[in-house]
Amino acid sequence: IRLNQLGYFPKALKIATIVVNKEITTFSIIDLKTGEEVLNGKAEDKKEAQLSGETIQQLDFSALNKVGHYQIKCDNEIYSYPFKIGNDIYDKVLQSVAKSYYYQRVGTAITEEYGGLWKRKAGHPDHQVLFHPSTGKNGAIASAKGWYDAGDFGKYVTNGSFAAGQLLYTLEEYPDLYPDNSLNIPESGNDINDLLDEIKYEADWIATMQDRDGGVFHKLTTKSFADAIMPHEATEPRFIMPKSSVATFDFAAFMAKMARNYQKYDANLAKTWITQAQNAWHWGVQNPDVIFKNPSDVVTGEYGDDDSSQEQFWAASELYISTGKKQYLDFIQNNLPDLTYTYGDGWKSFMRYLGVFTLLSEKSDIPVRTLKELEKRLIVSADDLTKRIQTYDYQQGVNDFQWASNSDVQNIAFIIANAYSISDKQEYADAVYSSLNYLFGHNALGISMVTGVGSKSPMNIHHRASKSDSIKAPVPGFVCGGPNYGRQDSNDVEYPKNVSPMQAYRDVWKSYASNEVCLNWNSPTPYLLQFAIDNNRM
Ligand code: G3I
Ligand code: 9MR
Repeated sequence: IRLNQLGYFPKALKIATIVVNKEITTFSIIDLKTGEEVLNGKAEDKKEAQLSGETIQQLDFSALNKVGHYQIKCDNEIYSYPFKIGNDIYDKVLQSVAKSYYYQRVGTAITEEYGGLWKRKAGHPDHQVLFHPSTGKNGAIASAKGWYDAGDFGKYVTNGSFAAGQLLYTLEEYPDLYPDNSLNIPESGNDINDLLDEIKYEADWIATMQDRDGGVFHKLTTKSFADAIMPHEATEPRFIMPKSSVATFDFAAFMAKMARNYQKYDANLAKTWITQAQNAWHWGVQNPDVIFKNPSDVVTGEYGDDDSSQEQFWAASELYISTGKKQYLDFIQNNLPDLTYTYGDGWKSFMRYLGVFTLLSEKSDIPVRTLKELEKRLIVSADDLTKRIQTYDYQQGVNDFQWASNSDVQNIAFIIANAYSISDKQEYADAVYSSLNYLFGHNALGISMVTGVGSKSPMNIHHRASKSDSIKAPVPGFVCGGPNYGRQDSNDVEYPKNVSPMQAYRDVWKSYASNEVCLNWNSPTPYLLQFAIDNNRM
């Protein structure tokens, strides 16, 4: 029986799913404190679930709305994981998904005081990083700090800016989330929001990646991926790789957003950042088609993207809100983006939504006609996605499981949650909740997709520190990539024959295509959790 292993809010829709050979008719719910049956329900008719490749029946127990601990029982013998009904179901995970960024810090030791069990030595000081010959430059620059992108040790401007930008948007919408002292990080106690402090650790690195002419270097990595070793053991030389248009516009967007949010803590720094952002914009406009390709001696993540228009829209939006300059508004009005969601959006093109959400939320000095048009497009997209969620097997937004389908599931919910602030339809809210139910166990794998959270969750993520630190439990708070029907790792990983799309996942270290973790797979999560909490607490 699959269900949200973290539980349900008292008033929310509650659906569990049972995989059956023989159809069942009824189910009951046991109160674990008293041992009594508190609800008897009728199972829905069985259906062939295409994406999970199973015969399933759904169990609706929404009528149960009393706080407590329960278990579902079917046929007198099949039991679910124990689960909770309560208002605090997401409190712990809300902390741990944000804390995961601390564990990804480059160039600093993770101490026991802040990192507990997962303390480790500092790796990759990056004080002197050589230019790769393909940049046409000699020498080295200092490019310290930042977060490791994922299970690897690379630092990529595209994905780093995007993930940090999505977190920053979350703080703009929910400024009371993660106040000072909430995350137990080294900066706790400095009177600044803890997540903002964490994001600044990434911003300090990203700011170093700009060339004198305004263009931004695409990434900082070794030539190939390291083995499964700890950060401090990975000492192969790292290089600054060539510039790209997408990195430059992502940089412009993020630094402009960061400048605005950091202004009240350090006005001088904010001024430097906003100048950097504008210089980046200027370079990007002159050089919109500089595409990054790995040089022939480099095989680390490419984050290849030959279309910089989405990044440019995001940059224009943030620059306009931060500076009020007309040139950015002109660009916005002449380039309103299509908001139809395509699977695999994310680091490549989801940033256009961040631009739109920021404009819709800040509103200042944007012509009403433009705002209305953006709202209209957002609603069309959200309606379509909500319908999909209502249709697909486990009420998740995805039917095409690509690399990091968990990122798609969440970004779809992110769109719908934003549409809810324009039109507060209950079906939007329900679609967000059911996406979270999927993430925490209501799926064809029967696992919670977040490390350290739920009754059963990934133990062998493709994360070099988790693999090599000799601690059994993985570093907590990471969303894994999830089912990926592309199975690009099938040379290293055995998948069952005829595996279904939603089951194309293996909890083994080697499965970099389904079981890695990554900055941008955790960045939608805080927003979604807070949305669910806000709209459910009584
Ligand atoms: O766009 C096609 C789609 O048309 C097709 O139907 C589908 C079939 O599987 O593939 C789609 O493209 C995939 C693309 O992701 C978008 O989902 C590619 O096959 C797949 O190889 C590609 O994977 C990327 C992966 O790097 C390999 O390059 C991921 O998006 C990207 O998130 C991931 O990023 C890595 C960094 O390079 C290095 N650091 C870790 C990070 C996470 O794994
Ligand atoms: O380990 C790498 C992982 O961190 C990257 O995200 C992934 C993206 O391409 O690649 C992994 O490295 C694999 C490589 O691409 C292909 N050969 C096997 C490598 C993992 O053992």
